[in-house]
Amino acid sequence: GLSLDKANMCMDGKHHKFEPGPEGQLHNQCAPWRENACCTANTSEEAHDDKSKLYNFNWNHCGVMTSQCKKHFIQDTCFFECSPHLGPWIQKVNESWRSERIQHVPICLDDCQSWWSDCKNDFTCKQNWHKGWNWTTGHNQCPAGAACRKWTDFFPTAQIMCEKIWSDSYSYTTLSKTSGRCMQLWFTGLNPNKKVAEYFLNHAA
Ligand code: FOL
Repeated sequence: GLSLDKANMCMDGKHHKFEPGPEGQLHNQCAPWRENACCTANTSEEAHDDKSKLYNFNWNHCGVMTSQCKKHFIQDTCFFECSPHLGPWIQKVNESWRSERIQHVPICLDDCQSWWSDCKNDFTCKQNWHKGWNWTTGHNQCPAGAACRKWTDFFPTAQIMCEKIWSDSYSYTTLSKTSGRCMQLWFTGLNPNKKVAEYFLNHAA
């Protein structure tokens, strides 16, 4: 984004606003970001749709994803699209669909563990969900040779899932939400992640 305030900025992604700011209404699980967001209301609605227009991404690539699992992917999408406090972890990239990404965002233990335990009985065919799909139908399908298997065959631990699924967007931590040193996907009220971003900016190596 245009702002130089790394604690309050938007990455140059596929759908992000140039600058964070208030949105009157954000849809359902994205509502906690409405006071200051990098997503538009339309993006927040799309975040809740199967095969949404955001990335044409199909959660149901190995049978229907359970709703208990899918809610975490919706929350991850809200966090990814709406967060104005990811500045310390934004990197430039040369990719077809974005020029900046997040890397090594320290995710709070509880958010990573609950995501994994709510998905661990689902099925998938890949560990890295960013690359290597078959897109010939317009949405991602398992590529030739990648059979659907138990979630835990690809993601034996919460750490492996949180780190590998979006190619190291997240770093696993053992930190609690009260630590002030990890980022929360799930919160209510004031966004707790601003203070975490400020901490990392002031304590950067
Ligand atoms: N959530 C988080 N936390 N971090 C992310 O980086 C993230 N990214 C997405 C969604 N949620 C996220 C976007 N997901 C493709 C696949 C997934 C995707 C965006 C794009 C895709 O088109 N993959 C192609 C390769 C594209 C290319 O690199 O040129 C593929 O080969 O499957």
